[in-house]
Amino acid sequence: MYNVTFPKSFPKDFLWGGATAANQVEGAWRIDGKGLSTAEVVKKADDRRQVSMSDVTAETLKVALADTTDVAYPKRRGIDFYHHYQEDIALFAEMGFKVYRFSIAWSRIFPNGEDAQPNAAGLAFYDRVLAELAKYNIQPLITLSHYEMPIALTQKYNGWAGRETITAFNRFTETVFQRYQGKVPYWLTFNEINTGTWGFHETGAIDKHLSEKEQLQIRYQSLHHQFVASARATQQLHEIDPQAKIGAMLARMQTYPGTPNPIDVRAAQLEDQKNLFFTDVQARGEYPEYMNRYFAENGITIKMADEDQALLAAYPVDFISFSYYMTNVTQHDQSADSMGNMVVGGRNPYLEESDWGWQIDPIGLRITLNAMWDRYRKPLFVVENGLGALDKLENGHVHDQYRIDYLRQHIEQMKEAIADGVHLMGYTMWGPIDLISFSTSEMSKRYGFIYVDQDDDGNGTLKRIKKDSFDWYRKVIATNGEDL
Ligand code: BGP
Repeated sequence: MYNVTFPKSFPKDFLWGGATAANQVEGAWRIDGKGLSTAEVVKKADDRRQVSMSDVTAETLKVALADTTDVAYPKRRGIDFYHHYQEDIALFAEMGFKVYRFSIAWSRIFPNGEDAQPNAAGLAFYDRVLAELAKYNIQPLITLSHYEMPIALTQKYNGWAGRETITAFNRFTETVFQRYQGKVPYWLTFNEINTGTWGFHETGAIDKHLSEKEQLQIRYQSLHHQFVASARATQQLHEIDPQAKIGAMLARMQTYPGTPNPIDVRAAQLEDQKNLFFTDVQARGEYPEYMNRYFAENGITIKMADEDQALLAAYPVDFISFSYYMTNVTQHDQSADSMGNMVVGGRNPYLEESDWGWQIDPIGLRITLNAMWDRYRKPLFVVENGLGALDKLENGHVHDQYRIDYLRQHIEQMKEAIADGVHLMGYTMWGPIDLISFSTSEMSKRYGFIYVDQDDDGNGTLKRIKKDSFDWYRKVIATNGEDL
């Protein structure tokens, strides 16, 4: 008899934890030989909802380089994790973290991107972080490139647009794989590779004279260089540390059709393909046909070296990770038919949204976990998910029931997906401790279980305070997701 059960519970070795990025927490940008990174020259937004991350031009870059304050450029001060890491990791351990996802700042190891020797003080800092995690049996999950690179590389090669950057990056990856060999079971190559390539932090200052098509050409060429660098990093890691696993990281945005009209369903499918294209290459080791067609129809030519395709095919990633914050709705755009595939986004009337207009969709997480497992048959890892909110500190407390509700609903859907048969390795919620927002470069968009006393202008004691959600998450981990 065919007898199967569908357990609705998390596997025993499920990796619960939290995720941060160097440029949003560390600070200490001028200490111990660190070079300036691209993330650190992005100015704070004037308006809370404004996105500051991609608006760097040659002129504003000059001003940023001359400015030595960390008030206008808040990622330079982060939350001073550089000096608080012991206290912060102790708090993560108190919640029972099994894993902590963080990134290594390339500019701490190679301050100018391609220095003759790595910076010893930079390597030593991550030695200390790893030793602290080991003390509590917290496994590290390290992102090699989280939205930043040494500024010198954008000035020399226009960041990833230059093929030279591959060599520089793989020198950095080889250095850290060797140094931390045997201590790091999980690595990720490029954070949100689909959005990363689209900003200054990876492809240099915006040249406003370029047409949209010329800009696209640069973006996709830069992306190709990242694909190659990612495959090489995978090869290096498997040779240096065969036990360790390496994954891709995508900002996953499931797209729903605006109506059941097949023309809209097709528009949504195309939009979804354009999102999954990135993991398609990294997991399957080749450019998918639908994208080759898109390039051909839009006059984009990817320059490849002879060995590139064989390298991509030989070194696909071991697992697939993604961030999950929202879903999209797409409809065929009747008015702009000239490009054939033009689509427009829209709001989903069935969903609520965060203070920043991000549409909250827990069921969408189950949908996408199923879709991605079907597509790749590789282990999945949710490495970011969370709620940015304007928390209020009242008499020493933050009552963030809204955050608990948000996280509970998403965790419930992961549980459903596991019962659907999805192989899910773990969950690192975004920003377990309040940090500087990537998109707005401000402090007031808070995600944490731990409040950090610092305002948008950098005033505050930096004191760490547990929010209500802190105890809730501790209970979730202690019961392996049974008590939500
Ligand atoms: C992801 C980034 C993170 C993080 C998160 C929240 O896109 O990988 O670095 O910042 O989004 O975004 P934000 O900080 O803009 O609220």
